[in-house]
Amino acid sequence: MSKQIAAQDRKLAITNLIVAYIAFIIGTFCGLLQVFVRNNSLALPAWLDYYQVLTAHGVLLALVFTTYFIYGFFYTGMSKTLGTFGKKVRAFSWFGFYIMTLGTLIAVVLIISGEASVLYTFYAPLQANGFFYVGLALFIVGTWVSGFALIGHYIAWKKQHKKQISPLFAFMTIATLVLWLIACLGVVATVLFQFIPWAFGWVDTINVELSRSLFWYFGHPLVYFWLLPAYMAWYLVVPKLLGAKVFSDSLARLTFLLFILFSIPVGFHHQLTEPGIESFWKFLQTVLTFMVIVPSLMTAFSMIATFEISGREKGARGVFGWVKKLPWKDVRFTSIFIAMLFFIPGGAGGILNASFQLNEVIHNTLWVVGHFHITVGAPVAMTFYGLTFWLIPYLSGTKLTKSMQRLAFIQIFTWAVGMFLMSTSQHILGLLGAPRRTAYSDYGNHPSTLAWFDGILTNHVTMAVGGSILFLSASILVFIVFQGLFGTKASNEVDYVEFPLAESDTTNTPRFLENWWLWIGIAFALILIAYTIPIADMIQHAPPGSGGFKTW
Ligand code: HAS
Repeated sequence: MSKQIAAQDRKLAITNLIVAYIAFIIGTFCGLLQVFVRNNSLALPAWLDYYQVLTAHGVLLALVFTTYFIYGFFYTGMSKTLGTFGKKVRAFSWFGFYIMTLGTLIAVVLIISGEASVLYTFYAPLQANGFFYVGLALFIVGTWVSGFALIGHYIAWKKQHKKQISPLFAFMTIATLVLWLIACLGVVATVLFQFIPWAFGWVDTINVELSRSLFWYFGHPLVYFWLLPAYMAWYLVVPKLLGAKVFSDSLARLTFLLFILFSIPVGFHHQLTEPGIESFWKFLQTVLTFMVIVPSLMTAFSMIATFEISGREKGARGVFGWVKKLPWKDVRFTSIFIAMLFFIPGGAGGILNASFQLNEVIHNTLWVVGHFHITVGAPVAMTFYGLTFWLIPYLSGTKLTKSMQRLAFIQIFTWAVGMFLMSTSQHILGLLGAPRRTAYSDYGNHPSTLAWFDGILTNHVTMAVGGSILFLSASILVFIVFQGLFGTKASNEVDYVEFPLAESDTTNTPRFLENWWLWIGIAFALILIAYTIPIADMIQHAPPGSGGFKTW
């Protein structure tokens, strides 16, 4: 048991992971229904609406699964690297968990009762029941309380270790939380001051452009809130599995800081086609979007360098000899490696999306759905699976048996195949003009739409086949999680699963990298430059505003 963190911290982490996987299996089942509806091979019963299912899918997977998983991972790593939580930290973490869960339950009940089919982006003027927004607000507040608990734990460690640079895991956790806290300001502002008064009827109209802009102020950094914990695994877990050290401690820290700076003042790249925002501000935010690509390229460089160095240390020769020396039989690694491969086209697609003219072609088409499935649905999700395979046994003290590992291989390969089929057809369908966020329609058999239901690799059938394989894979994963929770207990030191955490040499790490106020200050300066004038403009020259619409 010596390798494990304190039992109470384990309980906290594992509870978060369990909620994550409950949301995961329901959310993936909703995805399965969607691909069949879009393919016209399934008609939902009258009491269940396509947009209701789509809302549940987005909320449960993109918001609930990711967030609970991330917190479960953070709790484990922070307890491991900074020591057992104090009473206050633990109490606040649980308090945050309860608020998040209350918010989630309220939102889910309203989705199920058909009162909130507004999709996970809840764009106005679609209007849900006011309590749906209250649920969302509580969810965010819960993440803040839990986040502050972790920040408190970090501050306590810093006080006891004056002038020492923090362990890399803790630094990355704090950077991700800083990003999250700043990002949430936008969504909290729109939910509290626009959506709630409007949905409860205290005001008649909503400023649609303002609400969307505040949403995307939050919505883009949200994707890095998902990505950064995956990057933590890439920087810290992968080298350990290779038997190597972190390639460069300073580079890893700088990468995370660049995300704090550049991930927020870029939300307009989701609104390039919208009127009401002057093109100069769209241009400025597009330039900043290209800046936020840099830390991902630094990560790619760092990973390939780690692979090559460790391979050569094991005797690899030739330009690509190191590839053979990678630990392919270790599912914890292979899962993450496939995740990285998916991020090559996923990231390249993001660069295309951010290019103004190309965005005109793909905006609001299935291409975007393809893009986010090969960013969050594969690179992030498959990294989380790679973590799950050891994290659950590590926390629950069970064995990671050979049969579980075999099953894990089947799971990651089926996920990769399903995702490849589904996302490829989504990208191609998007280029052929098929819209996103729509149920099945034959579009009056208009010639330009016939191709969407024709062909081999490019149509809705392929999308449905891919989606079905994904659901099969998700079920296998949940079975593995179940085995990890309730399987055979480890009884000796060899059987205990370890938290694989690579060493990071901080000898040459500049101390200013941990000067949080400096980075937060620069981040706010960039945000003010990118957002003050356009937001002021939206308020000052506000259009009459819109009443609420319930289109479902
Ligand atoms: Fe995105 C829309 C631009 C990254 C998620 N994105 C979305 C939506 C989601 C999403 C959910 O500019 C839809 C939102 C909605 O519902 O409307 N995205 C970008 C850009 C990046 C990017 C520039 N997106 C992500 C990530 C996401 C994500 C990450 C989730 C986790 N995205 C956009 C734009 C839109 C958009 C527009 C709006 C489109 C529209 O019109 O609606 C960049 O961050 C990407 C940079 C990444 C790279 C890749 C680096 C590669 C790495 C792998 C290395 C591989 C290794 C293995 C080491 C440049 C790090 C090598 C091994 C060997 C053997 C070689």
